[in-house]
Amino acid sequence: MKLRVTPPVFRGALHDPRTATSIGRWLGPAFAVCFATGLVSHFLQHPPDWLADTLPSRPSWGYRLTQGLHVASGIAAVPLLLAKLWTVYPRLFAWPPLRSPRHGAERLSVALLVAGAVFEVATGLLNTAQWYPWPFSFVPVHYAVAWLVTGALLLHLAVKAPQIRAHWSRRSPGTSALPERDGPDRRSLLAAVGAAVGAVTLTTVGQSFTPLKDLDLLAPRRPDRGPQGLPVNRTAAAAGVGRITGEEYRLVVDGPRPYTLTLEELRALPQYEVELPIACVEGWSASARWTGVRTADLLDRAGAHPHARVRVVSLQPRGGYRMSEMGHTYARDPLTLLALRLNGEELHPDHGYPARLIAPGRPGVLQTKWVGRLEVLA
Ligand SMILES: Nc1nc2c(c(=O)[nH]1)N[C@H]1C(S)=C(S)[C@@H](COP(=O)(O)O)O[C@H]1N2
Ligand SMILES: [Mo]
Repeated sequence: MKLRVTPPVFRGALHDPRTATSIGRWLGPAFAVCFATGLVSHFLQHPPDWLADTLPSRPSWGYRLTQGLHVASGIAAVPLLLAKLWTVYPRLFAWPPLRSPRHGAERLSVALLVAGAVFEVATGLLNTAQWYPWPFSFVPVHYAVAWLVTGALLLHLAVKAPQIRAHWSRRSPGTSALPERDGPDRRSLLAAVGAAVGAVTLTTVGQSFTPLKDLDLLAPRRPDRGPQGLPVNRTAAAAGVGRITGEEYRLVVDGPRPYTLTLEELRALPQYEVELPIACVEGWSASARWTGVRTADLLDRAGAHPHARVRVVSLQPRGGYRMSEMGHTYARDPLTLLALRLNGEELHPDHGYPARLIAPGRPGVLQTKWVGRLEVLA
């Protein structure tokens, strides 16, 4: 018996390069914003040695903006990517599957692009929900695959340049002035995709763009819900931090002239009030009023060099976020505090009682809570 394979036939007129180009015009920029803001986030969190002393601490809302854009463009990419894949999926059934080595290479690069893009959007989305149903570490893998997707995307744009050029403008060269038969259908499809992008954006962007917080129905967090009006990413219990009493607490500042302070002594130092956001890498951010001691004052008292880096160590016994480092641009910024109060009250245990770091322009994960030690690094 002879095996006969009959590939499906697609008659839908919208599975064409013109629709693919129209959606690509939006998907491409969404990915570009996602990649650029992702790089910012990566370099702020893991600065290479040559960058660590020059990263700017201002504008204080900088990371809030870039990470808000990162998550918003990633969420907007979901309907765009689905629409794009719907447009081109008939090509999966192209027959014969391999026409030439060149054709094979092109299909392979598209397969990588699709797999990588779906992977990035899916893992990013699950990360905003703090759900990690995979065995690998999210940050390095999400970062590495971002490079792969960007490379595959540039290659894809180069390979498809002729089609993109032909279909970029309203009037494609081949069809001259004749009205396009599928024009109305295509416009309906694109309007629906646009509406979907608008809907997912409007119902999530309030997690970082506070004026729209009342529309924030789909994002996992509301920026104004939590103890003292601020969300909590990891509670004291989840971090394994036991009850810290004010009497027992000590802050150790380790430098050329090391010293230790009690909470009473910390409160007796000059206090400053700043308005600064917590901007979590997972996409939510919220501004709050913090009161505490300037880290610059604490470091001066320890005889630290003005350009010294500082390690901030938590009383949290273990976990990746129990420690953070900062260069002098942050450590010496007058807005950077070892905060003792939040929105006029003593810090809630989940916000880092009795003392937490708050610095301008830094990812939330570096705003260390339950600080017990500042170490001046050589
Ligand atoms: N010691 C310690 N500090 C920490 C964390 C942590 O897990 N442990 N989480 C960080 C993260 S991811 C964020 S977004 C902020 C959240 O601060 P908040 O809970 O006060 O809003 O705290 C940061 N500081
Ligand atoms: Mo975070």
